[in-house]
Amino acid sequence: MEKLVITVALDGAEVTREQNPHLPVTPDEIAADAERCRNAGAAMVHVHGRQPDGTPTQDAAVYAQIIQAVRQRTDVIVQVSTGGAVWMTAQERIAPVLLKPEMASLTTGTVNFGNDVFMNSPAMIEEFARTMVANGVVPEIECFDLGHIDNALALVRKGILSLPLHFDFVMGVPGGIAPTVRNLVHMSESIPAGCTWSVAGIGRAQLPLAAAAIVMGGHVRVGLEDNIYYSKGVLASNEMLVARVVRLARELGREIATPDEARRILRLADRTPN
Ligand code: KMH
Ligand code: ZN
Repeated sequence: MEKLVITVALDGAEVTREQNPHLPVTPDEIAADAERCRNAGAAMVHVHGRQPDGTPTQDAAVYAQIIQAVRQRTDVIVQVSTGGAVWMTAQERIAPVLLKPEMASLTTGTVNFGNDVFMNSPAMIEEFARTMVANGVVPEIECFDLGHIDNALALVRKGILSLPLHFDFVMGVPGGIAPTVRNLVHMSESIPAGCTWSVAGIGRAQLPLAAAAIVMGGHVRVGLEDNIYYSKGVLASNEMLVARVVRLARELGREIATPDEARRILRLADRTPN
């Protein structure tokens, strides 16, 4: 089995400092947390922009500060969000990709998102994918439901994206696929051979799905974007969540990938034209 690539989704768009005081908000806080998580075993960070007051933003200037601050401190893969928040326009959401980060998230389908709708129309998905390719940015295909895999493969058939792809199965959002091991097996068996995958379990599904991915040969995403608790009633920090997955993987005999090893495992160089 390949070494385990751990991604940490540091801040998301929905979580607030009131809910969890460990949430990083400013570029410096995000970078400092990225460094702590790297030292704990994370190879990649998935980041969302935030205004100083914590409001989510896709402002490229904010993302530029985040990328620069992370780069100054550590060597993790930086993956920007193009999901943003449910109320943002497509034009806002795609803005950070123009900075040419190493990776960006690409959700390949619309999904109910609690009481909201996370809109990803066919035209938006296609435009986001084309913009990523044009800027040499490797997409992480975010699948909140099974059909999102098929939508990504349709982009391959159209010649917009090429295999192998890296998928992230986001499981347990109210409105998306349920976070069961049976569903994870089905998702992971529904992608083409040679593709890589990770799982992001939401809330209390984060830990059991991470454990399943470790033994199945997948990769793992943890972090406060998806889950603010370490255990019932105990708030987590990003570092605590990464450190726990590292301990779990070592107990199960799976080694942890460094950022450069993750770049090789995810074949980032092969997928980047420029
Ligand atoms: N905030 C969610 C509506 C992504 O980053 O690509 C979408 C999201 C996905 O977080
Ligand atoms: Zn996100």
